[in-house]
Amino acid sequence: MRIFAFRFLVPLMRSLVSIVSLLAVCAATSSQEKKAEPKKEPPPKVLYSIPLVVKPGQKQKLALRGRHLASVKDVKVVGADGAKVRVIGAKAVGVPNNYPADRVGDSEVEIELELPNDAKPGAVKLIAAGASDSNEYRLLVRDNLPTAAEKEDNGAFGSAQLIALPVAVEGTIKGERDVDVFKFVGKKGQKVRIEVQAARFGSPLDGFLTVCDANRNILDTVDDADGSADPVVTLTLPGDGAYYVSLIDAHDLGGPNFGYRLIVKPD
Ligand SMILES: [Ca+2]
Ligand SMILES: [Ca+2]
Repeated sequence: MRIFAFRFLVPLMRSLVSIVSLLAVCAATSSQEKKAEPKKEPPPKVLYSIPLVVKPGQKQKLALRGRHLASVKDVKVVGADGAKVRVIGAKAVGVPNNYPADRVGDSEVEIELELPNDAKPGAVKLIAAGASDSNEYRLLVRDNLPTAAEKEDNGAFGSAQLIALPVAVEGTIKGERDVDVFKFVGKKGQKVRIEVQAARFGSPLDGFLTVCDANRNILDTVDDADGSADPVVTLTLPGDGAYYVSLIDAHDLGGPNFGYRLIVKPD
C-alpha cells in the first residue's frame, strides 16, 4: 500500500513543482513588465515660502519653493476657513551648485493668498497639488507682536538697526556672508529672549546668533536650539545700556530666499 501510494505521489509532486515554477516565472515576467512602465513623477514637496512670513487679512503674492513643483496646478489651504488662493504660475528654478537642492528647492509655484484676519499662527498649512498632493507645509503666520522690516545696510555695529522690545523683525540673509546687526537698549537685570524662526518653517537659513554688550564684548552665541537649526538666546542683561544682536548663516550661505523672523522680547 505504501509503495503504491509512493508511485503516485512522486509524479504528482513533480507536477506540482512544475506548476509552482511556471507561476514563479509568470510573476517575474509580470513584475519586469511593470518595471518597464514609465516612471511616475515623485510627489511635489513644498519646503518654504518667499517671503517666509505671511500677513493675515491681506492679499499677497508668495513663491512656494521646493521639489517637483513645476507642474503644480492647484494649491489648497488647510486650517484657515475663508482663505482665498490663486495659482499664478509654476516653474523650475536654478540652484547654485554648492547649495543642496533638498534644502533650497529646484522649482516653485507662485500664488496669490489672502488669509482671513483671524487666521491662527501655527494652524495654516498649504498643499500643492500636481499629479499627486505634496506634504502639508506649515506657513509662518504673523502673530500679534509688533513687526519691523529688516533694513540694509545693517552689517556692522556702527550701522546696526535700532529695534524696540518687544518686536518681530522680518528679514533676509540676502547673500553669502551677509550679517544682520540689531541694537536695542535695555536695563540691568532685564530678562530677554531672542529667537529665530526660519529652519522650522523650511527656510534654508541655518541661523547663528551672537549677542554683545555696548562695548562689543560677546555675552552669548547660539547656533541651534531645541533640536532645530533655529537659535534661541535667553539672557539677563548685566547692565543698563545698548546691546547688539547679530544674525548670520552658520555656513555663510545666503540669498533672497533665506528669510527669517527674529523675535526679541522680554522673557
Ligand atoms: Ca540682511
Ligand atoms: Ca543654526
